[in-house]
Amino acid sequence: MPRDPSVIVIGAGMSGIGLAVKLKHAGITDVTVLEKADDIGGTWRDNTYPGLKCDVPSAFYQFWFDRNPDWSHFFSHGAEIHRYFRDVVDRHRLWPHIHLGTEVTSATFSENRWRVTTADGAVREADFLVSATGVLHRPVVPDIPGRDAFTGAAFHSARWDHSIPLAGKRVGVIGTGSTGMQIVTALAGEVGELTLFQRTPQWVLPIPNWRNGRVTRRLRCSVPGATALEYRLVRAIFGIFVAALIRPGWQRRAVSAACRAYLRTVGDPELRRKLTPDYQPMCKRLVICSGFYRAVQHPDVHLAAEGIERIEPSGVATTDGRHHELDVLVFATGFDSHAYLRPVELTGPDGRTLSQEWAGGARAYRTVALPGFPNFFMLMGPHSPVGNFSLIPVAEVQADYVIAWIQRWRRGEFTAAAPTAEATDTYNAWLRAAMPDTVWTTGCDSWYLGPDGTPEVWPLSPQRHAAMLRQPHTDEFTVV
Ligand code: N01
Repeated sequence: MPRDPSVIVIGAGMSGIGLAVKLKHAGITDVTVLEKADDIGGTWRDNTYPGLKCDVPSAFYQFWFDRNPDWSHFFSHGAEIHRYFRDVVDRHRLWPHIHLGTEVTSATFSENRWRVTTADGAVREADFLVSATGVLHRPVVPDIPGRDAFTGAAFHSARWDHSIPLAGKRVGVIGTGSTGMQIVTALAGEVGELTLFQRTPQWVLPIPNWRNGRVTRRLRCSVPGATALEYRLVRAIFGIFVAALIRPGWQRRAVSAACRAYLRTVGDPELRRKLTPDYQPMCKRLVICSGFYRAVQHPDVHLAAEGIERIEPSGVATTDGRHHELDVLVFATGFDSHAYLRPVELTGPDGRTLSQEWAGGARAYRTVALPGFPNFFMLMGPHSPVGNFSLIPVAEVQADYVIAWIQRWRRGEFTAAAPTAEATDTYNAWLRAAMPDTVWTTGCDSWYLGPDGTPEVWPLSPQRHAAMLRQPHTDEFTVV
């Protein structure tokens, strides 16, 4: 008689939803998803800024087990993606499993069970705990001098204040990552004046975002295997980016040439100079945005590339002595990519905490587990493949791996299992050895880098990652 495992999942974003569906499909029904916010959707709930799109094509940015024939665009808009995840939750009847407004604060493993405490003081128990807290969910508002002195409206891009009308306003955007460029592209010509504060120029690749017409959508519905074929095709094409990221070669040269050609469309040589990065394309996460250079050349858009000196009550002062008068200031300044599930504190059976384990930087066993923390798994944990590739298949691979362990537990093969410290050290040494070929080590600062300056991402292909997690390596685990 198989045992009936209980599983607590932290987070109802993309990866938590995907895992919960897969657990149900595997016949594991005692599943509780704890979500701190009042809705599901993670990134796609939090980000609602103008121009928000996914920079991975929709055909590939969706669950393999629930492909949507109705995507409106090649790169769909944020609200549509959020709706897709809500539809997945509806279709797979997950709502009874999801507890919204329930923030996990800590979890302790003792007597072979996790005891999970939430902010309201409640304690729940489960045989397995899985973190699905996402990669970029803690907004960073940098400590620029005078940050709180600004008297206009100011907010982070992931906390967009839709009550503030922008028409006719002087809007400042700090940050030139994917977010800042999408916002500028959307707002150019729509507001009174727009100033983009750039600390570091970024490489931009223009890929047109076409609308999927009625014929495409009908074909997807009526031709058997059409969505699967499209998914595989886009995945194969995005393999070019993967190859460019992980090793030098024609793919890297091709992406570089395309970015440089796009930069040449900026007519004013002085503006082009200011927009030219001094590092290789893709070293920072490549921005995929087809309208940015047109937007930045709009007569009402100004690029302030001199560096911010301080924020003042009526605007921003730059190091060239200029004062930029503003009504609204947007911080498109990114996220703490090293937080993972923190500040949730985990305590293992020997009293060791997650803070102690990660005091020198976040690391994991094969992206999914931690020595000293039995029956605990992570989706999108440290060193997961995240560069210009869909995160959804990665989360699906990790979910399948977690379920493989839970199935073993069900069959009574173990009660508690955690990777050994030796296996984790060996794996991390192997990862480090694979880093030098990657583009992230070619000399730039980015959110991919850990505190010691080495990339905290997967240095090989996502296929290698999937192969690594195809089945549990039981000899690398301490099993009770
Ligand atoms: O954040 P970022 P993002 N003074 O960290 C600047 C994903 N994403 O929100 O480069 C002045 O990339 C900082 O400057 P610098 C995607 O994975 C996906 O844009 O550090 N500037 C940089 O320009 C992306 O990579 C989609 O010198 C300061 C910017 O702020 C990730 O999210 C859409 C500063 C931060 O860029 C993060 O993108 C959007 C300071 N003190 C985003 N501090 C999709 O399509 C920071 N900056 C799925």
